[in-house]
Amino acid sequence: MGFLKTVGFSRLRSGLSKTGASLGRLLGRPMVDEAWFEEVESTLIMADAGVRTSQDLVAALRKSLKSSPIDPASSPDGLSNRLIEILSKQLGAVTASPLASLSGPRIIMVVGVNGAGKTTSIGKLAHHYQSQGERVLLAAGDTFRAAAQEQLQVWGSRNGIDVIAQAKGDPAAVAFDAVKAGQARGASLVIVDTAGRLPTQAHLMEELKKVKRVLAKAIVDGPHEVWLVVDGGTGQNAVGQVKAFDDALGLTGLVVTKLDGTAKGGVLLALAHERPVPVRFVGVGEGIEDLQPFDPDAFAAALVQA
Ligand SMILES: Nc1nc2c(ncn2[C@@H]2O[C@H](COP(=O)(O)OP(=O)(O)OP(=O)(O)O)[C@@H](O)[C@H]2O)c(=O)[nH]1
Ligand SMILES: [Mg+2]
Repeated sequence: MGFLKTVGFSRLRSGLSKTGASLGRLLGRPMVDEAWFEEVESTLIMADAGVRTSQDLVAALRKSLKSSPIDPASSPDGLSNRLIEILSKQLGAVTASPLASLSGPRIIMVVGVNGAGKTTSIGKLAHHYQSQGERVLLAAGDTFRAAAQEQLQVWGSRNGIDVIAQAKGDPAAVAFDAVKAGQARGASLVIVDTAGRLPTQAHLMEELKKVKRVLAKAIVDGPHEVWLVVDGGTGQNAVGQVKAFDDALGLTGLVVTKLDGTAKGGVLLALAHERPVPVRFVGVGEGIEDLQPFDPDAFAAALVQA
Protein backbone atom coordinates (compact mmCIF):
# COMPACT_ATOMS: atom_id res chain seq x y z
CA MET A 1 0.00 0.00 0.00
CA GLY A 2 2.31 2.76 -1.23
CA PHE A 3 -0.71 5.02 -1.13
CA LEU A 4 -0.59 4.90 2.67
CA LYS A 5 2.48 7.07 2.65
CA THR A 6 1.06 9.84 0.49
CA VAL A 7 -0.18 13.19 1.70
CA GLY A 8 -3.64 12.30 0.43
CA PHE A 9 -3.79 9.40 2.78
CA SER A 10 -2.89 11.49 5.80
CA ARG A 11 -5.63 13.95 4.82
CA LEU A 12 -8.06 11.09 4.56
CA ARG A 13 -6.88 9.65 7.82
CA SER A 14 -7.22 12.90 9.74
CA GLY A 15 -10.62 13.45 8.10
CA LEU A 16 -11.83 10.06 9.24
CA SER A 17 -10.19 10.30 12.63
CA LYS A 18 -13.46 10.34 14.56
CA THR A 19 -14.27 6.81 13.53
CA GLY A 20 -10.73 5.61 13.78
CA ALA A 21 -10.32 6.94 17.28
CA SER A 22 -13.29 5.06 18.62
CA LEU A 23 -12.61 1.85 16.71
CA GLY A 24 -8.98 2.10 17.75
CA ARG A 25 -9.97 2.39 21.39
CA LEU A 26 -12.17 -0.70 21.12
CA LEU A 27 -9.58 -2.70 19.28
CA GLY A 28 -6.99 -2.01 21.93
CA ARG A 29 -9.20 -3.52 24.66
CA PRO A 30 -8.16 -6.90 26.03
CA MET A 31 -11.65 -8.48 26.20
CA VAL A 32 -13.61 -9.61 23.18
CA ASP A 33 -17.03 -10.31 24.62
CA GLU A 34 -20.66 -9.66 23.72
CA ALA A 35 -20.48 -6.05 24.91
CA TRP A 36 -17.44 -5.55 22.71
CA PHE A 37 -19.23 -6.73 19.57
CA GLU A 38 -22.12 -4.42 20.41
CA GLU A 39 -19.76 -1.50 20.79
CA VAL A 40 -18.11 -2.23 17.44
CA GLU A 41 -21.58 -2.28 15.88
CA SER A 42 -22.64 1.03 17.41
CA THR A 43 -19.33 2.63 16.48
CA LEU A 44 -19.87 1.63 12.85
CA ILE A 45 -23.42 3.00 12.98
CA MET A 46 -22.13 6.29 14.39
CA ALA A 47 -19.60 6.38 11.57
CA ASP A 48 -22.55 6.46 9.09
CA ALA A 49 -22.30 2.84 8.00
CA GLY A 50 -26.04 2.36 8.56
CA VAL A 51 -27.74 -0.17 10.82
CA ARG A 52 -28.10 -3.09 8.42
CA THR A 53 -24.59 -2.76 7.06
CA SER A 54 -23.08 -2.48 10.54
CA GLN A 55 -24.97 -5.56 11.72
CA ASP A 56 -23.77 -7.57 8.73
CA LEU A 57 -20.19 -6.42 9.18
CA VAL A 58 -20.20 -7.37 12.85
CA ALA A 59 -21.71 -10.74 11.94
CA ALA A 60 -18.82 -11.26 9.52
CA LEU A 61 -16.35 -10.24 12.22
CA ARG A 62 -17.90 -12.67 14.71
CA LYS A 63 -17.74 -15.49 12.21
CA SER A 64 -14.16 -14.74 11.34
CA LEU A 65 -13.07 -14.55 14.99
CA LYS A 66 -14.90 -17.77 15.73
CA SER A 67 -13.24 -19.73 12.98
CA SER A 68 -9.86 -18.16 13.61
CA PRO A 69 -9.61 -16.59 17.09
CA ILE A 70 -7.20 -13.84 18.06
CA ASP A 71 -5.69 -13.32 21.47
CA PRO A 72 -5.44 -9.52 21.86
CA ALA A 73 -2.81 -9.96 24.56
CA SER A 74 -0.33 -11.81 22.36
CA SER A 75 -1.28 -10.13 19.06
CA PRO A 76 -1.97 -6.44 19.68
CA ASP A 77 -2.65 -5.61 16.01
CA GLY A 78 -4.58 -8.80 15.34
CA LEU A 79 -8.04 -7.36 15.89
CA SER A 80 -7.44 -4.19 13.87
CA ASN A 81 -6.02 -6.20 11.02
CA ARG A 82 -8.99 -8.55 11.07
CA LEU A 83 -11.45 -5.67 11.04
CA ILE A 84 -9.53 -3.92 8.24
CA GLU A 85 -9.73 -7.17 6.26
CA ILE A 86 -13.50 -7.35 6.70
CA LEU A 87 -14.07 -3.68 5.84
CA SER A 88 -11.81 -3.90 2.76
CA LYS A 89 -13.71 -6.92 1.58
CA GLN A 90 -16.97 -4.98 1.85
CA LEU A 91 -15.43 -1.96 0.12
CA GLY A 92 -14.24 -4.28 -2.64
CA ALA A 93 -17.85 -4.13 -3.89
CA VAL A 94 -17.33 -0.48 -4.89
CA THR A 95 -13.83 -0.79 -6.32
CA ALA A 96 -13.72 0.62 -9.83
CA SER A 97 -12.04 -1.20 -12.68
CA PRO A 98 -9.89 0.94 -15.01
CA LEU A 99 -11.71 2.75 -17.81
CA ALA A 100 -11.54 0.81 -21.09
CA SER A 101 -9.69 2.61 -23.86
CA LEU A 102 -11.75 4.33 -26.56
CA SER A 103 -10.89 5.64 -30.00
CA GLY A 104 -12.87 8.88 -29.79
CA PRO A 105 -13.33 11.18 -26.83
CA ARG A 106 -14.71 9.63 -23.68
CA ILE A 107 -17.66 11.60 -22.31
CA ILE A 108 -18.13 11.82 -18.55
CA MET A 109 -21.37 13.44 -17.43
CA VAL A 110 -21.20 14.69 -13.84
CA VAL A 111 -24.35 15.03 -11.73
CA GLY A 112 -25.37 15.57 -8.12
CA VAL A 113 -27.22 17.66 -5.58
CA ASN A 114 -26.42 21.33 -5.00
CA GLY A 115 -23.03 21.99 -3.48
CA ALA A 116 -21.89 18.36 -3.48
CA GLY A 117 -18.60 19.37 -5.10
CA LYS A 118 -19.27 18.67 -8.79
CA THR A 119 -17.50 21.66 -10.31
CA THR A 120 -14.52 21.45 -7.93
CA SER A 121 -14.18 17.72 -8.57
CA ILE A 122 -14.26 18.34 -12.33
CA GLY A 123 -11.38 20.81 -11.92
CA LYS A 124 -9.41 18.19 -9.99
CA LEU A 125 -10.35 15.41 -12.42
CA ALA A 126 -9.15 17.53 -15.34
CA HIS A 127 -5.80 17.92 -13.58
CA HIS A 128 -5.59 14.21 -12.74
CA TYR A 129 -6.36 12.99 -16.24
CA GLN A 130 -4.24 15.63 -17.89
CA SER A 131 -1.27 14.48 -15.86
CA GLN A 132 -1.94 10.99 -17.26
CA GLY A 133 -1.61 12.34 -20.78
CA GLU A 134 -5.30 12.79 -21.60
CA ARG A 135 -6.44 15.73 -23.72
CA VAL A 136 -9.25 17.16 -21.64
CA LEU A 137 -12.08 19.51 -22.57
CA LEU A 138 -14.71 20.80 -20.13
CA ALA A 139 -18.36 21.62 -20.79
CA ALA A 140 -20.17 24.24 -18.70
CA GLY A 141 -23.49 22.44 -18.62
CA ASP A 142 -24.59 24.31 -15.50
CA THR A 143 -26.44 27.03 -17.38
CA PHE A 144 -28.56 27.80 -14.36
CA ARG A 145 -26.25 30.44 -12.88
CA ALA A 146 -23.74 32.65 -14.69
CA ALA A 147 -21.33 32.21 -11.78
CA ALA A 148 -21.27 28.46 -12.39
CA GLN A 149 -19.78 28.97 -15.85
CA GLU A 150 -17.19 31.35 -14.44
CA GLN A 151 -16.26 28.89 -11.73
CA LEU A 152 -15.61 26.21 -14.34
CA GLN A 153 -13.67 28.70 -16.50
CA VAL A 154 -11.36 29.33 -13.52
CA TRP A 155 -10.66 25.60 -13.25
CA GLY A 156 -10.15 25.51 -17.02
CA SER A 157 -7.50 28.23 -16.93
CA ARG A 158 -5.82 26.70 -13.87
CA ASN A 159 -5.43 23.54 -15.92
CA GLY A 160 -4.72 25.38 -19.17
CA ILE A 161 -7.64 23.73 -20.96
CA ASP A 162 -10.66 24.95 -22.89
CA VAL A 163 -14.16 25.23 -21.50
CA ILE A 164 -17.13 25.05 -23.85
CA ALA A 165 -19.91 27.38 -22.71
CA GLN A 166 -22.84 29.30 -24.14
CA ALA A 167 -23.97 32.71 -22.92
CA LYS A 168 -27.53 31.47 -22.97
CA GLY A 169 -28.65 28.04 -23.78
CA ASP A 170 -29.76 24.79 -22.37
CA PRO A 171 -27.47 22.20 -20.84
CA ALA A 172 -28.18 19.62 -23.53
CA ALA A 173 -27.09 22.06 -26.24
CA VAL A 174 -23.86 22.86 -24.39
CA ALA A 175 -23.17 19.16 -23.92
CA PHE A 176 -23.78 18.48 -27.62
CA ASP A 177 -21.48 21.34 -28.65
CA ALA A 178 -18.77 20.12 -26.31
CA VAL A 179 -18.81 16.64 -27.84
CA LYS A 180 -18.54 18.07 -31.33
CA ALA A 181 -15.73 20.41 -30.23
CA GLY A 182 -13.99 17.50 -28.52
CA GLN A 183 -14.14 15.43 -31.70
CA ALA A 184 -12.94 18.33 -33.86
CA ARG A 185 -10.05 19.18 -31.53
CA GLY A 186 -8.90 15.65 -30.88
CA ALA A 187 -9.80 15.61 -27.19
CA SER A 188 -9.64 12.24 -25.44
CA LEU A 189 -11.88 13.24 -22.56
CA VAL A 190 -14.84 15.61 -22.31
CA ILE A 191 -16.20 16.25 -18.81
CA VAL A 192 -19.68 17.76 -18.65
CA ASP A 193 -20.68 19.79 -15.59
CA THR A 194 -24.36 20.08 -14.70
CA ALA A 195 -26.37 22.20 -12.29
CA GLY A 196 -27.04 20.81 -8.84
CA ARG A 197 -30.50 19.41 -8.20
CA LEU A 198 -32.42 17.24 -5.79
CA PRO A 199 -33.59 13.89 -7.11
CA THR A 200 -37.09 14.83 -5.93
CA GLN A 201 -37.22 17.72 -8.44
CA ALA A 202 -38.83 15.73 -11.24
CA HIS A 203 -38.53 18.36 -13.98
CA LEU A 204 -34.84 18.86 -13.20
CA MET A 205 -34.25 15.11 -13.32
CA GLU A 206 -36.00 15.06 -16.72
CA GLU A 207 -33.56 17.74 -17.85
CA LEU A 208 -30.63 15.46 -16.92
CA LYS A 209 -32.20 12.57 -18.81
CA LYS A 210 -32.43 14.86 -21.81
CA VAL A 211 -28.74 15.76 -21.54
CA LYS A 212 -27.99 12.04 -21.46
CA ARG A 213 -30.19 11.35 -24.52
CA VAL A 214 -28.57 14.17 -26.47
CA LEU A 215 -25.10 12.86 -25.58
CA ALA A 216 -26.19 9.44 -26.84
CA LYS A 217 -27.04 11.03 -30.19
CA ALA A 218 -23.87 13.11 -30.30
CA ILE A 219 -21.45 10.18 -30.00
CA VAL A 220 -21.52 6.38 -30.21
CA ASP A 221 -22.13 4.87 -26.76
CA GLY A 222 -22.29 8.34 -25.21
CA PRO A 223 -22.20 9.32 -22.48
CA HIS A 224 -19.61 6.67 -21.63
CA GLU A 225 -19.76 7.52 -17.97
CA VAL A 226 -22.32 9.12 -15.66
CA TRP A 227 -20.73 10.00 -12.33
CA LEU A 228 -22.54 11.16 -9.23
CA VAL A 229 -20.67 13.48 -6.89
CA VAL A 230 -21.78 12.95 -3.30
CA ASP A 231 -20.77 14.90 -0.22
CA GLY A 232 -19.34 12.32 2.16
CA GLY A 233 -20.52 14.46 5.07
CA THR A 234 -24.19 13.87 4.34
CA GLY A 235 -24.16 10.46 5.98
CA GLN A 236 -27.00 8.09 5.19
CA ASN A 237 -28.53 10.72 2.94
CA ALA A 238 -25.80 9.86 0.43
CA VAL A 239 -27.20 6.35 0.07
CA GLY A 240 -30.60 7.79 -0.88
CA GLN A 241 -28.96 10.11 -3.40
CA VAL A 242 -27.06 7.27 -5.04
CA LYS A 243 -30.20 5.15 -5.33
CA ALA A 244 -32.29 7.98 -6.78
CA PHE A 245 -29.73 9.18 -9.33
CA ASP A 246 -28.85 5.61 -10.26
CA ASP A 247 -32.51 4.74 -10.87
CA ALA A 248 -32.94 7.83 -13.04
CA LEU A 249 -29.69 7.82 -15.01
CA GLY A 250 -27.82 4.55 -14.57
CA LEU A 251 -24.67 5.66 -12.77
CA THR A 252 -21.28 4.23 -13.71
CA GLY A 253 -19.28 5.88 -10.94
CA LEU A 254 -19.16 7.99 -7.81
CA VAL A 255 -16.90 10.72 -6.53
CA VAL A 256 -17.24 11.01 -2.74
CA THR A 257 -16.11 14.47 -1.62
CA LYS A 258 -15.21 16.26 1.60
CA LEU A 259 -13.72 13.25 3.35
CA ASP A 260 -11.17 15.67 4.83
CA GLY A 261 -13.87 17.42 6.83
CA THR A 262 -16.70 16.28 9.03
CA ALA A 263 -17.36 13.11 7.04
CA LYS A 264 -17.10 9.91 8.99
CA GLY A 265 -16.46 7.72 5.98
CA GLY A 266 -18.61 4.78 7.04
CA VAL A 267 -21.10 5.82 4.39
CA LEU A 268 -18.90 4.08 1.82
CA LEU A 269 -19.52 0.82 3.66
CA ALA A 270 -23.27 1.44 3.46
CA LEU A 271 -23.03 2.23 -0.25
CA ALA A 272 -20.98 -0.89 -0.89
CA HIS A 273 -23.62 -2.91 0.92
CA GLU A 274 -26.78 -1.28 -0.41
CA ARG A 275 -26.05 0.14 -3.87
CA PRO A 276 -22.57 -0.74 -5.02
CA VAL A 277 -21.82 1.87 -7.69
CA PRO A 278 -18.02 1.98 -8.20
CA VAL A 279 -16.27 4.75 -6.28
CA ARG A 280 -13.86 6.33 -8.76
CA PHE A 281 -12.32 8.99 -6.57
CA VAL A 282 -12.49 10.51 -3.10
CA GLY A 283 -12.15 14.23 -2.46
CA VAL A 284 -9.90 15.22 0.45
CA GLY A 285 -9.77 19.02 0.18
CA GLU A 286 -10.41 22.05 -1.96
CA GLY A 287 -7.09 22.13 -3.83
CA ILE A 288 -6.38 20.83 -7.31
CA GLU A 289 -4.42 17.84 -5.99
CA ASP A 290 -6.99 16.90 -3.36
CA LEU A 291 -8.52 14.01 -5.22
CA GLN A 292 -7.45 10.40 -4.74
CA PRO A 293 -8.33 7.30 -6.71
CA PHE A 294 -10.34 5.14 -4.34
CA ASP A 295 -8.34 2.32 -2.75
CA PRO A 296 -10.46 -0.01 -0.56
CA ASP A 297 -7.53 -1.30 1.52
CA ALA A 298 -6.19 2.15 2.29
CA PHE A 299 -9.68 3.42 3.04
CA ALA A 300 -10.44 0.55 5.42
CA ALA A 301 -7.11 1.14 7.17
CA ALA A 302 -7.90 4.86 7.48
CA LEU A 303 -11.29 4.07 9.01
CA VAL A 304 -9.81 1.74 11.61
CA GLN A 305 -6.44 3.23 12.41
CA ALA A 306 -6.86 6.97 12.31
N1 LIG B 1 -13.08 20.37 2.18
C1 LIG B 1 -13.51 20.05 0.97
N2 LIG B 1 -14.28 20.90 0.30
C2 LIG B 1 -14.70 20.55 -0.93
C3 LIG B 1 -14.36 19.31 -1.51
N3 LIG B 1 -14.95 19.25 -2.74
C4 LIG B 1 -15.60 20.41 -2.89
N4 LIG B 1 -15.48 21.21 -1.82
C5 LIG B 1 -16.06 22.55 -1.57
O1 LIG B 1 -17.47 22.46 -1.60
C6 LIG B 1 -18.04 23.66 -2.08
C7 LIG B 1 -19.01 23.38 -3.22
O2 LIG B 1 -18.28 22.88 -4.31
P1 LIG B 1 -18.75 23.01 -5.81
O3 LIG B 1 -17.75 22.29 -6.64
O4 LIG B 1 -19.08 24.39 -6.17
O5 LIG B 1 -20.09 22.16 -5.74
P2 LIG B 1 -21.15 21.90 -6.91
O6 LIG B 1 -21.66 20.52 -6.70
O7 LIG B 1 -20.56 22.21 -8.22
O8 LIG B 1 -22.26 22.97 -6.52
P3 LIG B 1 -23.50 23.49 -7.43
O9 LIG B 1 -22.97 23.67 -8.82
O10 LIG B 1 -23.91 24.76 -6.79
O11 LIG B 1 -24.53 22.45 -7.34
C8 LIG B 1 -16.86 24.54 -2.50
O12 LIG B 1 -16.59 25.45 -1.49
C9 LIG B 1 -15.72 23.53 -2.66
O13 LIG B 1 -14.45 24.12 -2.46
C10 LIG B 1 -13.55 18.40 -0.75
O14 LIG B 1 -13.22 17.26 -1.14
N5 LIG B 1 -13.16 18.82 0.48
MG1 LIG C 1 -21.22 23.44 -9.72
